[in-house]
Amino acid sequence: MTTGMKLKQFLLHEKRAGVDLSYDLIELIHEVSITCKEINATVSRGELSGVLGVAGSENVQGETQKELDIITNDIMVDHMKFTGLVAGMGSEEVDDPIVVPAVERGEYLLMFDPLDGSSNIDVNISVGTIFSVLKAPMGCRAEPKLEDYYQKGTQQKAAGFVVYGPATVLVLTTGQGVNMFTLDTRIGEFVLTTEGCQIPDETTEYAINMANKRFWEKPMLQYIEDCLAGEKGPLGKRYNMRWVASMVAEVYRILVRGGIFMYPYDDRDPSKAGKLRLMYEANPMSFIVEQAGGASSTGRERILDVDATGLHQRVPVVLGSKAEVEKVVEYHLKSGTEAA
Ligand code: P6P
Repeated sequence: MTTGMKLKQFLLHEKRAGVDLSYDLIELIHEVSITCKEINATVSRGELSGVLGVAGSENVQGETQKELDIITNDIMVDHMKFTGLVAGMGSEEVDDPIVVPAVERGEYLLMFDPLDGSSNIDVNISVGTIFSVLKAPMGCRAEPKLEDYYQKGTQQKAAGFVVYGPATVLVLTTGQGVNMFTLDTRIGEFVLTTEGCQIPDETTEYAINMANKRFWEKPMLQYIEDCLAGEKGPLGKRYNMRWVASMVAEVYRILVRGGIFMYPYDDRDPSKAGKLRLMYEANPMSFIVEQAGGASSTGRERILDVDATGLHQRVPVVLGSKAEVEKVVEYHLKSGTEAA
């Protein structure tokens, strides 16, 4: 009986039970959970924190940064830099890789989005932290080169996210399925509450930002039209729609009750392959979704197989219930259109 175990206790139990987990990786995940508790303490104060609103700056994505984007990024960087576990880091909020002092370098690379969905923070809708762990090719022996970060999603050693919602929940995979740990604020610990999440194969719930409809490629347009056609349409069932504008909240819902989440390519800016970033959004979420029995595609290619060519590289994302993702892929392949 492992439900109720605390995060580190559970990971050590898994290692003793034969799961291939290094002590350093266990420690790294534990340290990330500590930063997320600090982030939770900050974001849960809302207006009391006095740091809601915009910071008056833009990140490398050209997106307006919230005060809390910067504050949460600094919490993660300042803590993880001195754990002796990471050789370097990549953050949505920082243009270049974050350098770790030689004496502090460890064996892993940590990619993260410190506050995903932060456009929701001022209106008190769930936001989250997403993280992905890769092995540093040179370990702690040398400062990682930029290309050391360019690893496919299949190379991830761990991936997770924390959703700061009515409950604060850490969702984690190390390649042995997906487990959920709820923050028990009475004791300040993430406690195992769901072991072995399984995404239902079928769904009637899709999540997409319909306001971008006129910018989509034909296969995505056709799929959504067919969803809207309901029982009398080619898909033969009535669909429901959700859009929270916070990926962590959408993925959490899909892990609990199934569904499909799509942020497809759109031609607003043809130079961008999509809105979501491969290294610290699409890859970690795809690792989690696949480990929970779901699927994750660009619409034409498995996301975890996408070649990484940039720290802030973007990809189209279609993830969730396996049978529904396969349908959307079929629309794309049948359309014969090349990836935009
Ligand atoms: P839009 C948040 O900024 C984010 O990266 C994801 O969490 C979310 O799914 C998406 O962008 C929302 O985008 O264009 O609907 O605001």
